[in-house]
Amino acid sequence: MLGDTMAAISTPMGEGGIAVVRLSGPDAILIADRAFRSPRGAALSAQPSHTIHYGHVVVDDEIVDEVLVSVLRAPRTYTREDVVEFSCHGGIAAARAVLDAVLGAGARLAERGEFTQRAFLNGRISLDQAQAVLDIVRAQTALGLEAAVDRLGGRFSNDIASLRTTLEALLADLEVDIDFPDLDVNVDEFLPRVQALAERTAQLRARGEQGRVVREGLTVAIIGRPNVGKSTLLNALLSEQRSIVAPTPGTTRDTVEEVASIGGIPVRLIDTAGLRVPTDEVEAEGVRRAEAATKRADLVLLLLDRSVALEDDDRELLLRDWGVPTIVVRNKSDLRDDLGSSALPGTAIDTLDVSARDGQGLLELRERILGLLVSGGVPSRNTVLLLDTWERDLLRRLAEALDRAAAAFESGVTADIAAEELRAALHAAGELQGIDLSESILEQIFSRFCVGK
Ligand SMILES: Nc1nc2c(ncn2[C@@H]2O[C@H](COP(=O)(O)OP(=O)(O)OP(=O)(O)O)[C@@H](O)[C@H]2O)c(=O)[nH]1
Ligand SMILES: [Mg+2]
Repeated sequence: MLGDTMAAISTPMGEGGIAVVRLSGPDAILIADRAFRSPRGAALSAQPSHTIHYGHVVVDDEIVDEVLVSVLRAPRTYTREDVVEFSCHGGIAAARAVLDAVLGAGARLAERGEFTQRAFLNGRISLDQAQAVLDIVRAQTALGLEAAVDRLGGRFSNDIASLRTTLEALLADLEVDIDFPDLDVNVDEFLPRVQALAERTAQLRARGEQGRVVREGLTVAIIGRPNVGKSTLLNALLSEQRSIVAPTPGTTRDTVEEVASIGGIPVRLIDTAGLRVPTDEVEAEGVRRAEAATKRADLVLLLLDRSVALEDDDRELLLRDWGVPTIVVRNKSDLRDDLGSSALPGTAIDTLDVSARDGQGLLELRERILGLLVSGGVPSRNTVLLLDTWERDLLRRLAEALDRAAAAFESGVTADIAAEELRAALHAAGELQGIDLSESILEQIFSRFCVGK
């Protein structure tokens, strides 16, 4: 609710050099004064804006912590309200104690994302930018961060605004045509104009799809018989010795997971226990977990050791349907090829030779993974658009309305019908811009934030 003063710990929970307790609202400075004492007795309310002060947080004359306090007066603040930030000692206990002190002095505990929500409600940032803030906080790869920063710059808002202007002009012309049929507006122009808009929308949707993978990431399971080099491959893709590698078959007993950045996409790689008839209960559980890993993967890498002849057990794995796209990776390409180049059985959509140990073919493997799972090629800063589910949904509605308008023009039905569809498209575009957004969408957006942001 606007008008009251809220507070939260804005730094992550845990040990750190400092922690920040932030207050925002009309009484932020007044409340901070009640919990703060400076060595010379100066009140924060007497201080100019954008200044920092040393002192202590006190409760009932007891010192709670030693702090530096920033006094930031509206409107040049994150929320456009008065903001006070206490930098206290890091650690859960100190930050909690300072938070309790300001809550005791009259502040209310902030909800998730409420600081950013106020920045939006007070008109400092657009909804689009508010979401970009969240994406920046959550970015897992450099590309994810770049895309979020671009969004913060308002790139998507600008795209939508310009699309909406074009759409409005088109609708205006069409309405003139409907109201004044004698004016002889060039009707043939309408169809290509709608098609151009549909094309722009399709591009935004494709970029949104790439953004979805950049944000949500992908899961890849590495499976195969013991000793084929699964753990070596995991380590090579991560550039890190994450999983134990040894010449003895059956080294990996449990699944090992780590997120790698492949072409800017966070890819969760799962190394698994070698698949064979288990020799003990622990290995049996490992094999179960390996098979379960394939169930939650978007892609399976089925590894073979190229330096040994194909055996029945390999054949069985090759013939199994893993339920997701499968790439057969013939590992140990630095050794003699005893697997033979004859076609392998099974339904794998791709086969490729690599040496997990030497790195041969790994670049190619990364490209194939992306090619299979990400439509529209390798994502880049220019092609990625971070959108929320409701935004992708609105874009879809916009695209569908434009398609129906185009179909109306093509079939030559009355212009009224096309105008109706264009109005629906315009409405969707307006919602995308944050005009006429419903409460529930707002809540949905800000509940994704953490408390204190
Ligand atoms: N020459 C060669 N050796 C490799 C290659 N990849 C793995 N190895 C060796 O193969 C052996 C087994 O490697 P791991 O990565 O432990 O194999 P794994 O598939 O994880 O084995 P399990 O965990 O037992 O199922 C080790 O001695 C590795 O050094 C490769 O590309 N070339
Ligand atoms: Mg292993």
